[in-house]
Amino acid sequence: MRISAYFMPTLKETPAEAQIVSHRLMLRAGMVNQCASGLYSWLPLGQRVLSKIEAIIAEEQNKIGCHRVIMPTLQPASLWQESGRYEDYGKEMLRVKDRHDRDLLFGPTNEEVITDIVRQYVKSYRDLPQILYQITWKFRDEMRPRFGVMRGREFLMKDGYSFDLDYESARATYSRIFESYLTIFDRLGLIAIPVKADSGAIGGDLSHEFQIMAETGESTIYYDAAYDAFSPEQRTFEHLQTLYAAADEKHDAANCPVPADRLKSARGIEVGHIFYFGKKYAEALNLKVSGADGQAIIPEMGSYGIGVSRLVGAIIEANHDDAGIVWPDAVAPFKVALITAKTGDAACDAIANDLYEKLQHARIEVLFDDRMERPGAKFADMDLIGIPHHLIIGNKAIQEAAIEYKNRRTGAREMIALSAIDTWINHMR
Ligand code: P5A
Repeated sequence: MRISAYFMPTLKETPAEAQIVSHRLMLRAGMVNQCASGLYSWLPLGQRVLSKIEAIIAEEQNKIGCHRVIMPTLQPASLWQESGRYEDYGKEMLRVKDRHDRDLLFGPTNEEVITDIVRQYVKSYRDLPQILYQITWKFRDEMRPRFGVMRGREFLMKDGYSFDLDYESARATYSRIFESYLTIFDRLGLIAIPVKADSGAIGGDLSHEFQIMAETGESTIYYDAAYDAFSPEQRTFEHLQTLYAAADEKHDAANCPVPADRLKSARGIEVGHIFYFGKKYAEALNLKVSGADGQAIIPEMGSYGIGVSRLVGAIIEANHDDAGIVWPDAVAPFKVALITAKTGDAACDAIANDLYEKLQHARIEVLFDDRMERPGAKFADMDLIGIPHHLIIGNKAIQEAAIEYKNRRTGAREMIALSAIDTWINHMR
């Protein structure tokens, strides 16, 4: 992508309304635009990051046998009256009427709709277990939308729903998704701590929140220092279940099983929340399947959420410096920044154009700053938007046939001979 032809409205000033660093940086990098309180438009750079995260989530969920669907954003009130949640949900639910005066709502979550789908098709024990998920926009009329996309009113959620024949199988599904979530957060460059949680309005008795550490987190998490020493292979459900982690409202300092010298605390951002709730929705919506000997079985259910749009803010909270965002490669909107430090100089432009084509040919996502701007302004923009690998074409490109590489995260710089650039590109792939 050439910046001269791109839509990337970066801002020099720090927007006054943004209280936390991720919100400030997302506005300054031109990733999002506030449309109204808690409602954001995702501009091209932000949209790219969002779809990278979506793709990683989908890949990992598909790997463990989940199937992706898309359910409507508007739902009939009647399904929520069946489950009994229509009244319970309160003012967070946006209720609307259609032209026939029928009651609808903008879905804050989809337990009812998915249960309705499954009850229409799944009749036999042979058809279970099943895990269905979607990645769609939800609406919750939050009392205090804040921190940009972290607590929005309309937000992108991955929501999954599982149906099993008995408790053991439901628990196995829960643990499989728990572990898949750890893999997802790991691939996003985040360390997530699973914390036992109340299941609230969703209902049920086994629930975990996934919290990532950041100073701006909304709750304080207390956890066993042993978490920090875990390798990815050790982060299994059975293993982590045995370790202590609790959010402030549940943590009881006097009765904490972890000795004080092993107890750590940090602010956390909730990026995921999973629930096992047994037969609650299946019973309420009369979902039954027939068992091997003809008896009726009420399936055991769970639901599994990830705050996809919130993750964008959370990743920035965990990955930034004074100059701007520092994307992990896996979610960066572009992997390589190509910068001409002498735009307008024919020799310099020729090298840059050639390199741009090579990178594109190698299918490396490259953002080419071909604008007639001061080099300093160009470097500052690439630092701000957080592209991980910078290639700078300046005087040395012409005099010494070498270009400068800068690693955004470490700041390390080195010269790459033009003759070695193909090897470098291959390495980047
Ligand atoms: C689980 C999936 C549920 O709704 N039903 C389907 C269950 N869980 S939850 O905890 O209420 O939400 C799941 C995740 O969504 C994110 N989230 C938000 N993100 C941005 N703005 C909001 N207002 C918001 N509310 C919830 C969180 O990451 C949460 O863990």
